[in-house]
Parts: sequence; structure tokens; C-alpha cells
Amino acid sequence: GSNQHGDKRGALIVLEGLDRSGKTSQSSRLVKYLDGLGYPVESWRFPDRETAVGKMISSYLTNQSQLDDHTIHLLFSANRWEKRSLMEAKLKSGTSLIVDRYSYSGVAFSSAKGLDIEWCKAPEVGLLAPDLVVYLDIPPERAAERGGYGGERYEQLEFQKNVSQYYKMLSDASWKIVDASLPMEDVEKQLKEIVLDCIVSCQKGKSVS
Ligand code: DGP
Ligand code: NA
Ligand code: NA
Repeated sequence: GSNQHGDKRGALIVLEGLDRSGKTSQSSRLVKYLDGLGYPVESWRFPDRETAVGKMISSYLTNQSQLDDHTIHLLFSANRWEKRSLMEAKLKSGTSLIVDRYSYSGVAFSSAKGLDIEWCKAPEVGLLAPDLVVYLDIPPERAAERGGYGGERYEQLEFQKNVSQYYKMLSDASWKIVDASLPMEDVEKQLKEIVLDCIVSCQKGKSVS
């Protein structure tokens, strides 16, 4: 689509982090900011609990159903796959996406249960690669202090500690790490800079492959 910043592809920006790291509120602040600057942008999140697959995931997370660890892993992945073509279309039309959780959550959370990490990565192969991964870094203990663990299946300190180890393992030099234990406004300021930078450089160069 046409917009004031030209007919360029959008950026795929992923926010990752433990539960209660602040991804969700930061993601909506980011979208408001970018929208205000005139960039076409949407806020997405995984799991997307609205689809048929997403409803199964939601039921599992709220302990209303039980599923084998491998089965739920594949459902989370399927939930990303079912949005792939729409994601690609949005990016090609110039809309940037701020995505709250993606494949890294898939691998970190399932590996933290003891599933083989390579097995966990396999169904993610072929999903669109992010232009930027931002990790909201918070010690699991600090996240737990924030309260609001909603009683969902994974919201337990010991498990989150395990997840954070797997995130560390998955991260590479391309990830931007933001200290999420800072005041919300400071986190917001850093995120705005990092993300705007990515969107601008994304529009200068690359095309969706
Ligand atoms: P959220 O709606 O962002 O609070 O995510 C729900 C919970 O599910 C949260 O504890 C993180 C976890 N989660 C998100 N994506 C995946 C995934 O792909 N696989 C697994 N096993 N867990 C995930
Ligand atoms: Na959660
Ligand atoms: Na990675």
C-alpha cells in the first residue's frame, strides 16, 4: 500500500521475554508511537487465541484441557503457520508488525519442559524470519514480584527460570536486549529508538524473501 513513507516493505519485529516482562504493554505503546509517526503498523501476538487452534491452546494454558507436551508444541507452531501468509502479505504491502512472542517462545518454553531443543526448532523452519528480535530481559524473580501471574499453566517461578536459560541459549548477537526491570518509561524509550531504527533501515533495503 501507499503511505507517506513510500511503497516499501514493512519490518517484522518480535518481542520476546518471560511472562510479566512487559511485552504486551510495550507492544501497544510502540504501535501507538509508530502510528503517530505515520508508519503503517499492526500489533500481533502469539498465541493468537482467536483461531480454532488458538482456542485449543488457550484451553490448555488455562488448565481446562490436558495435552501431551509434543502435541501442544505442534499446536503453538501450527498457530504461527496459520498466520504466515497473512503475515507475508502485510509485510509486502508495507505494514510493519510488532509481534508479541514468536518461534523463540515456542522453542524456549517447550525445551524448558525437557523436550529436545532440535526437535522443538524443526516445525518453526520456514516461518518468516524476523528483521529484529528484542528481548525484554528481567530476572525471573523480579517478574514474579510484579504479580499478576494469572494462574496459567506456565506462570510459575521455577519454570520461568528454566525458560530464561533457554532464551539465553537461543539468543544471538543480532538480538537487542533491553533491561526490562527498568521503569516502564525507560524501557519504552529504548524500545522506540531500537524499533524505529529497524523500520527505517528495513525500508531502505531488503525485500521480503
Ligand atoms: P501469552 O499470551 O503471551 O501470555 O502466552 C501464553 C503462555 O504461553 C506464556 O506462558 C508463554 C507460552 N507460550 C507462548 N508461545 C508458546 C509456544 O510457542 N510454545 C509453548 N510451549 N509455550 C508458549
Ligand atoms: Na502469560
Ligand atoms: Na535465535
